[in-house]
Amino acid sequence: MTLTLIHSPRTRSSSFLWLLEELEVPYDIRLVTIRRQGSEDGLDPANPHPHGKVPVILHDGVMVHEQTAISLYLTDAFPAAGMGPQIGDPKRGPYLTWLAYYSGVAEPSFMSAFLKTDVPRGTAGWVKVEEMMAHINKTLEANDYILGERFSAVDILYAGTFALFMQNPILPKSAALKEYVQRCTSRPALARATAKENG
Ligand SMILES: N[C@@H](CCC(=O)N[C@@H](CS)C(=O)NCC(=O)O)C(=O)O
Repeated sequence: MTLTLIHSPRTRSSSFLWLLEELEVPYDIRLVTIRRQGSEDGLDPANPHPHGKVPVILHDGVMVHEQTAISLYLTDAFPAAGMGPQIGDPKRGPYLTWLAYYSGVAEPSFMSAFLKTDVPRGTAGWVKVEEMMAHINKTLEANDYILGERFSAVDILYAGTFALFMQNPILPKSAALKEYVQRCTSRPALARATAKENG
C-alpha cells in the first residue's frame, strides 16, 4: 500500500497531516509549492491537482483532491480509527451532510466575509457567516463534537478552520465554540502533525 499526501506547509493540506496522524496509517509527504499571495511561484509540475492546489492524496496510484472528498475517502479506506461513520451507521447521513456543508456552505460563507463580498440572499448556495455560525454554535451547544459525543474527521475541517480565525472579528465566537476549538486542537495527533510540519 502506498499513500502520499501532496502538501504545502501551513495551508489546507495541514489538516490532512492531522487526519493522517489520527488514522495512524503509514504515509509519505510530497512537498510542493503553490501560488501564494506575494510569491512568484507558478504551478508546481510535481502536483497533479488540476489547479495546482493542495491537499491531494495518491493512494495506490489513485488521486483524490478536495478536502471533503479526501476526508471521506480516507475514513472509508481506513475505518479502524473510527474517524468517520461507515455505511449502516445512523451517523453516516449527518457525516456526509456536514462534509458537504463544509465545502458547499461553510467555506464559501467564510471566504465571502473574508473577501468582504456580500451574499445575495437566496441566490448563492451559501448564507452569511453569522447565519452559518449560528447553526454551528447551536450544534456545539448540544454536543462536544459536530456529530455528537465522538470526535470525527469533520471536526478536523471545522475546528481547524475556526482555530485559524480565532483572532478574526468575522468569526462570531460563543463560549461553546471556544471550548470546542480548545478540545479539538489539544489532541496529540495534531501535536504530532505540527511537529512533522515544522520539522
Ligand atoms: N477546493 C479546494 C481548495 C484547496 C485550496 O484552495 N488550497 C490552497 C491552499 S490553502 C491552494 O492550494 N492554493 C494555491 C492556488 O490556489 O494556486 C479543497 O477543498 O481542497
